[in-house]
Amino acid sequence: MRMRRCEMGRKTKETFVKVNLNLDGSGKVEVNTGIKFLDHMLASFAKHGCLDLKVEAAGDMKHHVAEDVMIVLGKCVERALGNREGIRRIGDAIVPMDDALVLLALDLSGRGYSCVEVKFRGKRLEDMDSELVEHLLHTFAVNGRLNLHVRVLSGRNDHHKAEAIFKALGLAFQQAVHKWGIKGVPSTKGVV
Ligand SMILES: [Mn+2]
Repeated sequence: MRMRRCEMGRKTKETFVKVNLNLDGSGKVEVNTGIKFLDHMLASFAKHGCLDLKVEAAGDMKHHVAEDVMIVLGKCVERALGNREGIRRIGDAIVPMDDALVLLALDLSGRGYSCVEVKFRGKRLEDMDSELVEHLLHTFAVNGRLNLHVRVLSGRNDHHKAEAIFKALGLAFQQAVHKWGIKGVPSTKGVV
């Protein structure tokens, strides 16, 4: 079987990013982006998605570092999946975290589109702007060519809302990349 892995780097005048992703991993995580809250979110995503994920990133502007990490992570998903043959393709999760309850669905459809509905009370999540959450999920969806829907059904605590989203992303993603009995590419068009 083809190894569903990808290692990819990106260097611009502003940032440096290196991502190593294994879709058939066991939750081995090592994330250092220089943004503690993003590290925490990506670790939650990979751990609950049973992925091996290594991320190194650096740069002066945190917004650009975070953006570029999600660009490279999305592109790694795209490359690791190959022609998307044999996968379940669609995944979903409903994840609670204390007061927060999140519903998330995704389709590895080949079309990058996101619809993320989340409102945070505060402007910051530790060392990251809370408005970045929606933007980062969108960046991941576009670069990974997947359709992503997120609804925060309830919740008061911002940290819990964000963390439940990334846990749900991991769970739904693992479901979607799962190989099962289906022959060929999971589309009536024969291509995704
Ligand atoms: Mn936490």
